[in-house]
This record gives sequence, structure tokens and C-alpha cells, in this order.
Amino acid sequence: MPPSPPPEPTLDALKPMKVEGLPPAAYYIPNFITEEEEELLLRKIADSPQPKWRTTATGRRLQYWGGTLTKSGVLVPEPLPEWLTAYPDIAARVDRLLDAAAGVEGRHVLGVNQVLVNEYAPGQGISPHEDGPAFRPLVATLSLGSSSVLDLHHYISPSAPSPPMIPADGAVGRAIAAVPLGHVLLLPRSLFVLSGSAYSAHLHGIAPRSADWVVRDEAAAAAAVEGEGEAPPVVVANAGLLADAPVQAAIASDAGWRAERGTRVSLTFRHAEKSLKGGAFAMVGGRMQRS
Ligand SMILES: O=C(O)CCC(=O)C(=O)O
Repeated sequence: MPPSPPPEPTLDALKPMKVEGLPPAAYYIPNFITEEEEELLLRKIADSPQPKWRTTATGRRLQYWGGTLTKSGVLVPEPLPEWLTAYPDIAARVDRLLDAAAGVEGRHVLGVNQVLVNEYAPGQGISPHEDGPAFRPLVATLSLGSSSVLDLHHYISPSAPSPPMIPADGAVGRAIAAVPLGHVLLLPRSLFVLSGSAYSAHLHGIAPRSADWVVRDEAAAAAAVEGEGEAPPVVVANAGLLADAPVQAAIASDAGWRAERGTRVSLTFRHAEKSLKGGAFAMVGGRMQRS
């Protein structure tokens, strides 16, 4: 049996890419893939057979690669496709990056066994949620095609003096602060890593907007005047990590950086803790063996 990974890896080598001002720990890695790789991945995802696509109640489309979870949170595994494992070998690259960052080469701190693809048309988002305990508390999300802003939210006690809150789906007695704790600008080809309490005690979501407006600080946000129907500006915690001089210069300017959202596709690399040995065949044969 392979040794089990440490529960909370310290991603020391990623420290320069740590997003400060958010709960520990989130990391932003710009330009994780090339433009050619981005194009290829977008094409492979778009060309996936129709049955691979699912549609959420809000109309967002998604795909699962590597298998799906049973109701009790066990992965019924399927092989990942070659366009994630061979060329480009993104899944292995994510594992190598995180292993090297944790100083445990070859002993997977993540061990990608499922990749969730989300496709957001402009105006679509994803409500604040946790990925939950079925997955290892370390996930990495690759952004393709368009930028977006991801928000980190926290739970609030129902007995706290009434700040604006969002009732949580299915989480009885848990309310979510409507005002996010922080924002992260996700540029195309970047990798965003969530671990520790940022993963397991907080929620992440994307506001359903068709454009983003990022300003340099809270004073600029307070002074900003929104146009008719325009979303309010946000301050992002990773402005110094974007490795994109024009975007950073625009954020630092008095007007801030505004961008229409195009269609964005994200790939979330994660590890389901329980996996059915033998995959779908074991289900058909009625043998529920878990690893
Ligand atoms: O698209 C993203 O960046 C986030 C995706 C996500 O939160 C999820 O699928 O659970």
C-alpha cells in the first residue's frame, strides 16, 4: 500500500505565490500552461461527446473526468483521458508542482483522480460552496478562455448581530456572510490552489456577472461610482501575483481594470478519498470494494 500523504501539506516552495490576506492557504500560479496548451484543452473539452456534458439548475455546463461520486461520496473511477495525462500532461504537472512544493517528490500530496470541468457563459457563476470532505483538502483550478473573479466566503453564526447573509443549501443552521472575505482575479492559464482552512472551513464562489471591475484598494472602491447596471468594483488579494504588467498597471490606475467576461472554462483537479476498486465493473458485479 502506498504511504498515506500528510493531512495538511505545507507548500513551502509555493510561498512566493501565496495569496496574502486570505485564510490559509491559497496560492496563485500565473501562466501555468502555454497558450497552445490552453487552445488544445479548450478544443478537447468542446469536442467531448454530448453525453459527457451535464447542466446545472442555473444552466452552467460541466463535465466529470476520472469518474463520478456515488451518493455516499465514493468515486467510481474511470481512466483520465490522454489530453489530461499524456499531451498535455496537465494532471501529472499539477501533482509534480504540489509534490515539489511540499518537498515530497513522487509521494502525491494531491494525487489527482478526478477533474471537474465547469463552463461559464458570461453572466454565469457558481454559488458559494465547499467541495466537501469526500475530497482531499487540497484542490487546484486551472482557468481557460477568460478571466473571472473568485470570492472567498465565511460562515457566520446565526446568533451574530445580523450581518447580511446567504442561507446555505443543505447546511442546516449555517449561514454564509453575503460580503466575501476576499476576492481573487483568475486570469486565463493560471492555476489557483486552495488548501487548509481556506478549503475546509470556508466557501468559494463566483458571482454571476458579465464583467469585472478591479481597483487598487478599498479607498478606490469606496470612491468609485458604478455606471447603470454595473457591478461594484472589488479589490483582489492577488494583484501582485498576476505576472501581467498591463492588467497590473490598469488595476493600479485611478480608473481600475475593467473586463467583460467571455466564456470561461475551469478544470478543478482533486482527489476523492474513497475510490471503488474495479470502477464501474465492481458496481455492476455488486462488489463494493473501497480503497
Ligand atoms: O471555476 C472555478 O474556478 C471554481 C470551480 C468550483 O468551485 C467547483 O467546481 O467546485
